Amino acid sequence: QSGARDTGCDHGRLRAAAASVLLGNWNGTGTVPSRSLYPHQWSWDSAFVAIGLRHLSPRRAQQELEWLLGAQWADGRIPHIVFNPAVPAGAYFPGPDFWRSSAAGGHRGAPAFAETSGIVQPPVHALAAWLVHRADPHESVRRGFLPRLAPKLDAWHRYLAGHRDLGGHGLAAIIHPWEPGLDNSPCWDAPLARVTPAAEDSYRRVDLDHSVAADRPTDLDYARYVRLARDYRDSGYDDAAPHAFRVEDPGFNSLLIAAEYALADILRAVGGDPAPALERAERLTAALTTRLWDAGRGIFAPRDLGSDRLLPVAGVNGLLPLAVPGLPSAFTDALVTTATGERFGLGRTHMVPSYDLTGAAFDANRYWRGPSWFNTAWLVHRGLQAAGTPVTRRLADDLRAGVLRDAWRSGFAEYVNPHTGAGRGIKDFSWTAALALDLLA
Ligand code: 9WN
Repeated sequence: QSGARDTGCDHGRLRAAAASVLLGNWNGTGTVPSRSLYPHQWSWDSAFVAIGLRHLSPRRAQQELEWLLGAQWADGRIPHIVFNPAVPAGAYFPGPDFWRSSAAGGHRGAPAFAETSGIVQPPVHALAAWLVHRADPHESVRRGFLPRLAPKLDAWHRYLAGHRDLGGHGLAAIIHPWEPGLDNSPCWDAPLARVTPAAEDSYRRVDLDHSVAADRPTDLDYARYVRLARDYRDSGYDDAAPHAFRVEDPGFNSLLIAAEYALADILRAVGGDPAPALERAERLTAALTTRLWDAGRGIFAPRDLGSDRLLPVAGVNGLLPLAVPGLPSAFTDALVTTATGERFGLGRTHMVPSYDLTGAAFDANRYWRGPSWFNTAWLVHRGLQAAGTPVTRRLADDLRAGVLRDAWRSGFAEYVNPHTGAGRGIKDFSWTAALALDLLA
């Protein structure tokens, strides 16, 4: 019954159940987020999965990242989905026939041997690669894991620093609400409202075959997602083309900063020069704190590049700078106050709500509009631990216990209601199992 007192579950059983979810979702080359709803390989999912898998099989964790990075485009982007050709077309929308990545010789150097999407997701990969390496340095060195990954990770970060600096102030911009991974967060409502929706009879929402409509984005949001993706595809995935949606997100950029520090560790380990990655990390941190800090709310906020204004919202993405190494303590202290205050109720709610509990748009069950997710809780936990004060350590310990409890009780749900802890979305979700395993280690 180890651990039963603080988490209400047997840690041995939890570990075995989490391992079984990951084994069940492994398809031979990588891990699907879910057999039913997401039957391909997703970018940031695979990074979180590798962080958990390293405790079961460091080699498999390496392969997870290698397969994903194998589908990198020549311009450096890591696509948000790598499609499995063995899965029937139509099992997920938008599928390979929508993105058409390899068409006409491959847009911007998209690979010819794999079909992928053309947008990206948060760059957690270097952090995952470094943690995977450290789990078994001997196996990593034997397989040449870091020397093979380092140039790919470097190209990925350069793509984001170069092609994606759409505001010209040193931050990476997202051009689609799927890119920050927080699809229908109220954070995107205002910029998304300017997007003309695609005709609803021009596609079919396969996601609703596997989930409850009230837990998922609305049809109107979906029509706008489709429109944005279609326009980007039709531009040949040209980042310099006009974008109806352009936002600097604090979550995405914080994870990029954490990844730059991890890349510096990786470069040092392979005898390379860490200086460029460290310089980028410092420049990004300066831009994050000057451009995205909302002093009135005590949280980082997304900047809409359409209006060049901070959006008046408080989402969990605004707390993710907690995971930025070396963030000045004035910001960390203010973020801890906000996290434990009425907007997020840390310590009094289940994990960390994805959106402001007091916000007019808050919805306890609908996807990223309120429910608590396991990956953002893991990131907040990591930041609280790194902050290293008695208060943040206690908050981190409580959050860890909450993540393990909610993972167990919900059957490794995709997300949970922050008030009740009831599982929402699908069960046996890969990153939920992987990150529970990591917190158990
Ligand atoms: C679109 C796979 C992905 C996650 C995202 C999550 C959800 C996809 C969808 O599922 O997005 O990419 O179809 O809703 O929002 O964070 O990576 O698990």
